[in-house]
Amino acid sequence: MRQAWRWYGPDDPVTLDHVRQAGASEIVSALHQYAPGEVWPRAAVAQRKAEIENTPAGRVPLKWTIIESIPVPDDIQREGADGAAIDAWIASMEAVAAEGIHTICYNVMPVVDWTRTDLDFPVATGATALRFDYDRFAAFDLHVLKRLGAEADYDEGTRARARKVADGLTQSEAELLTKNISAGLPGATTFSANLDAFRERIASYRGITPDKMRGNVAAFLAKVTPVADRLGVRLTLHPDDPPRAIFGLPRIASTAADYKALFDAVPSPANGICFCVGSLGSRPDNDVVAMAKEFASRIYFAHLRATLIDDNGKSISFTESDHLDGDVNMIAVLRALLAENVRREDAWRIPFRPDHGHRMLDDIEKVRINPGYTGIGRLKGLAELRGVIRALQ
Ligand code: CS2
Ligand code: MN
Repeated sequence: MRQAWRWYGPDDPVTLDHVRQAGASEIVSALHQYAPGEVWPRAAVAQRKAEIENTPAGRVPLKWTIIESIPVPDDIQREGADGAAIDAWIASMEAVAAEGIHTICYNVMPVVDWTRTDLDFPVATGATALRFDYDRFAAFDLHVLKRLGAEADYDEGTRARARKVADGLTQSEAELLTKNISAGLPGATTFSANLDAFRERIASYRGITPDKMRGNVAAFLAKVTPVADRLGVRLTLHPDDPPRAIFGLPRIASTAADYKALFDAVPSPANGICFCVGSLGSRPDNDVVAMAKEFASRIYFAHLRATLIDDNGKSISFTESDHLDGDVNMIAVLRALLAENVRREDAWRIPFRPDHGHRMLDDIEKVRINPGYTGIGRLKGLAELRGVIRALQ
């Protein structure tokens, strides 16, 4: 399998030499400087490409092969595929295709993108991990954000535990929780500057049911996939993370049924999935190995990481684990992906990246890291995954 690595650009504390040392040879990147709805100029794409691909003498060459992500603006998710937003999205796709990049990841998680409550949760090794704690999440929703109608989304037990969490939060803990949840994590394509802006954006989705949004996203795909086909581009929809509705917002990429509905609505081969094992696997009723087999032919990009769900899988809370030691059988997932790989021509073999890693060793002391995207934790994950792949092959 093709080994890739997410790189945030020249300011990323993990350098391209670090990527080389980790053993990846393809780069996943995006032009994060452009807001959702803004067109990516081809020259800016070319510049990033040069930063990645102008290889210093004697160094292993790296190739930028995957975009993660071109953001899908609110207008498209809320109202559908008419208007300037869709033209802009297509123009950005054309710019990256013109520079020779043919795999594009995107997501449709309104307002919050991926969400965690804890970015430095201590695990038993002394490293720290990302965690989604449902009680802390509910405490934020009910008692910090005070979202209208939030009470109805939680059962009595959760509300009681959330109350207790909220009562125990110091001012600075509440601020940190707020920042973790609403300010956007690395790579997020959406964020809110403050709680009022956050409330407003949530409110702007009032009345947008999952079915309505599914229709909007299908309309979006119906418009973009013919262009993608023509350009030889494959689109990969990243799953919701966590894979369930939060803040009462519609989420439509959480389960096998969700993906099947979108593939049925828009059968174009350009309509694909970014197979994020960590996201899909944090929901106990997702059979991730079965999904890898069912959707194999539409997997054009994989994110390999693992999670452990609390209470032996009977909770909504989870912590990110070592790559081979989560709830999902990663070996079986890899076996399914490798079986698909041999059916493909070289150029379309599935690329994967070690999605996140623990903050460990020298990264613990570092001031500047991107939560989840530490150099050492991902290097360890990639090494373990590479070992499994080599052995299976
Ligand atoms: C997250 C996100 O699971 C993940 O990969 O780290 O960065 C996610 O990739 C994006 O939000 C979706 O493209
Ligand atoms: Mn992912």
